[in-house]
Amino acid sequence: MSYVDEVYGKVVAQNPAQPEFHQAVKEVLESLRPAIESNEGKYRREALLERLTTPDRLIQFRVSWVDDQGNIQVNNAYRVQFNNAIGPYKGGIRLHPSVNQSVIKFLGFEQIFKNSLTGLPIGGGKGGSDFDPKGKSDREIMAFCQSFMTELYKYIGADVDVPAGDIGVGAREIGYFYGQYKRIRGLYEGVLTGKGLSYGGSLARKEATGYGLLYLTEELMKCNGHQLAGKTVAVSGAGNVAIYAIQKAWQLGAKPVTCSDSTGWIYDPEGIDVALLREVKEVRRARLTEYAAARPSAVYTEGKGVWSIKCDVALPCATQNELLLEDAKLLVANGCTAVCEGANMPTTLEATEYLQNNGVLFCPGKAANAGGVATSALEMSQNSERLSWSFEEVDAKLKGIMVNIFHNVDAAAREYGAEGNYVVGANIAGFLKVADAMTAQGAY
Ligand code: NDP
Ligand code: 2IT
Repeated sequence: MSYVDEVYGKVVAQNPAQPEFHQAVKEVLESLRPAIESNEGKYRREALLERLTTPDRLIQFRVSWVDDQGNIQVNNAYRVQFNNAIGPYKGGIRLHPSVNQSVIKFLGFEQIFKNSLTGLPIGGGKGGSDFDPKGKSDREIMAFCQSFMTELYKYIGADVDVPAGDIGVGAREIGYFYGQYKRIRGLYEGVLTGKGLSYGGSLARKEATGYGLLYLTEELMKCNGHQLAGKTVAVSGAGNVAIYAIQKAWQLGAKPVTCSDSTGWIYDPEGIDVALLREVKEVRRARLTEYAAARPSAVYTEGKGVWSIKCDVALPCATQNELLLEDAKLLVANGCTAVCEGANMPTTLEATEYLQNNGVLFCPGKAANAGGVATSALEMSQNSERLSWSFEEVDAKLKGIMVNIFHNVDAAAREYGAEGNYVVGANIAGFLKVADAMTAQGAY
């Protein structure tokens, strides 16, 4: 049996009932075949794939916190420190009821390759909890965050593991995490990214994932003989990534016409009003029905449906497995040119294959959404030198990083005989640097 098949079998056997983790490993290992097969003996001797697919450690802990009625609530929380061959563990914290070991491990595994692709010295990690921030008061959010950090602080540090935001974690939560870390450790260090601008955050970090997604999409289209300007864009999600993807799409001359949240979706043929969307989501923390109520051109529909709208470019920016085979068929039938993932693993394996087989340019999240973590690494650099860079400086670096990622991914795909397959390109390009560092550092 080939080394790839053998290791995939072991991963499934050793991590039962973790479908998201299996899915992420399968996608990566399948694409690594050409890179592994040319060096199979060496990688086997080094147990490289076993080491790559087994986290350095997975910390699981209880978070108890007091709600506004005076009752104690209990949640499960996790931090996976997957691989630090090329730098300190780095990756966000997700607060959502769907969080479990499988979700955290798939995200941590993906993060290894994404962080490698940025070209910056950051390893792969991820954390989170099944805590649901929806409907909680500010005080309850603070109580949860303080309790979470009272355990997590033992395992993180500016040169050890640097968490950041993800679903359900934005500036407010990072502030509470940071305050509690500082209180316990007495250290003023860059232990988290996505911090507020008054205490060490980087300009353009908030915008970075969405902006980076559009910089990469523009380059991908240009290099394939298309242009982004003038195109209709369908976006899912209405959170941090989606909002700034929509904003940058407008700035680059495209027209974003959809967004969604977990209850419904908006089709706005006039184009999404970013100022209104920000007011509804960032300020009021409300549902998209409030967007529709304030915008005569917008149609709100309950449930899922963004991918049924005719578009040239589709940007899934909500969550994993939100773009299914039936959605891919609709996109193809409607003449979609490119799908770039703002979220992590939003497209199922079958949907990805269908898009690729039908000539749609497809860029996976580990390349397309790497602008967020790349700018987090720039925040770490600014914290280390105790300086802050201007918005323009960070944004220019971000754009350079995204363009560079696209070209590295494209080149790796060509080199391994899979021209235009950016899934293969991203996985191989991300893998080679990590594998080289692991080999150089010996058995561990
Ligand atoms: P936010 O919490 O800001 O927004 C998430 C959005 O997606 C919300 O509109 C939310 O709706 C919707 N959503 C979340 N879960 C579901 C679900 N199960 N079903 C339907 N809709 C859902 O998160 P982000 O924008 O930060 O993250 C979005 C995606 O991008 C995630 O996959 C994340 O891992 C990825 N990502 C984030 C980065 C970052 O810097 N923040 C960097 C790289 C990737 P509702 O509010 O109703 O739940
Ligand atoms: O998935 C991701 O890359 C993130 N949530 C951002 C991680 C980070 O450390 O900025």
